[in-house]
Order: sequence, then C-alpha cells, then structure tokens
Amino acid sequence: MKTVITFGTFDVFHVGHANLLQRAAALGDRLIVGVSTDDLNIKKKGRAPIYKQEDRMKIINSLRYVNFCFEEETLEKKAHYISLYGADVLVMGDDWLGKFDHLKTLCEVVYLARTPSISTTEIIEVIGSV
Ligand code: C2G
Repeated sequence: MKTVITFGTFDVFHVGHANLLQRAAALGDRLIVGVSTDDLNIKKKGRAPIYKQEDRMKIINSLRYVNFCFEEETLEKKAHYISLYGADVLVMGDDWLGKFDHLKTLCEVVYLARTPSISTTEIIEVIGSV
C-alpha cells in the first residue's frame, strides 16, 4: 500500500486544485491531504481564507481522489505528519520547488507542475471587479 500525502489551503476550490489532487492520487494507492487551518493561512498569506476551515475540509473530503484529510496547523510539522500517516510520497505544487527537499530522507518528494492561468487570488480579484 503506497500512501501519498499533500498539503494546501484549497480556498475557493478550483480546477487547478482538482488537477493537483488527481495527479497526486495517481502516484499511489491512497491520498491523504493536510488542509491548512485558517490561522496558518493568515500567517502564510496575510489574510483569512474566503471559505472557512470546516467547509474547505468538507470539500476536500468529498473528492473521490482523496481518502482522508486532516488539519495542517503549521508548515514546520511536515516530517511529523509524514511519519504519523506513514506517507511514502510527499507531493507539492512546483511553486514550492526545492523547499521540502530535506524531507527526502523520510519519503519520496515530488513537485508537480501547477495548472497555468488559474489561482484563488485571481478568482477573488475577478469577482471583486464585477
Ligand atoms: N495548485 C496547482 N495549480 C494552480 C493552483 C494551485 O497545481 N493553478 C496547487 C498548489 O501548487 C498546491 C495545491 O494546489 O499544491 C493547493 O494550493 P494552495 O491552496 O494555494 O496551497 P498553498 O497555500 O500553497 O499551501 O504546507 C504547504 C501549504 O499548505 C501549501
């Protein structure tokens, strides 16, 4: 049983998120997702997510690519989550390229290309200008 783990906020869920999760799931037998808490997102991006944590978790849990999700409370606990869930592969979008290479001692680390021309920030800007 090969376990894949990935992390993200997945705010205002869009096709770029779906593509990432679909490709991550294809790398193993089960996919576990760490969903950033609202507090972590405020630290990372300087603002609260549009969708609250509970709702973002519900959306991620409802996807057929995803077997299980949990709250990611801090960026620094990836090694802990990898061991806790017995992950064999860590998948991250290539906006994080190289940032998690130190975890290669624990599991395989794979960076997947982002889907071009879509982001939560852009969606928020477009909606804000309508
Ligand atoms: N993503 C993608 N293509 C896009 C937009 C996002 O492939 N057009 C991917 C990101 O690379 C990431 C995942 O979708 O792997 C979730 O995106 P975010 O919610 O923006 O994740 P982020 O805030 O970068 O959180 O611990 C690390 C973080 O929690 C990652």
